[in-house]
Amino acid sequence: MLNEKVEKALNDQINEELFSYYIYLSMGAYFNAESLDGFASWMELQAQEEQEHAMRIFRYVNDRGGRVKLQEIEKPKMEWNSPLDAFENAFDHEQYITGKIHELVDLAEQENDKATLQMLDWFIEEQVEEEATTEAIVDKLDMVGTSGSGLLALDRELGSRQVTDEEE
Ligand code: OFO
Repeated sequence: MLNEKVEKALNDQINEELFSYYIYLSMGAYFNAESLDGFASWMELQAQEEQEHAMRIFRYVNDRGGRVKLQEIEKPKMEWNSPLDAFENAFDHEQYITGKIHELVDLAEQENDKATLQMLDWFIEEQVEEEATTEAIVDKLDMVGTSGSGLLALDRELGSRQVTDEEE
């Protein structure tokens, strides 16, 4: 059985992951409007990953006899100044989410909740990957600068992202 504090924090994290789904979907719509279809498709896959993150916690709360309480999802931003601006936002967001996961770990430690700690291990690792991936794209966009051909090459590269096991 989950204790109340941990249950509340996990419900809050479900909301954070669903907001992540929303913000990446919104970035996908932005890229689509900019005719950058590869960037748009990358963001749609990222959004799907976030939905799966929310569902991992959702299922875990249920498995532990807790109660999932869905909350209002904040309206995401709709416009960015450039692809670089959007990916800087994504990288900042992932660092924020990493902080949230680490806060959850601290709470689970305080409450001596070993099962939650073990469940969160997956998220700790996942956040390392999420930060590395978004940061690498920020770096590439920095290199591309104002080059249209560079941006189109990156659009092709990002468009080749495949659905991974985790996203299926
Ligand atoms: Fe759920 O990892 Fe990104 O936000």
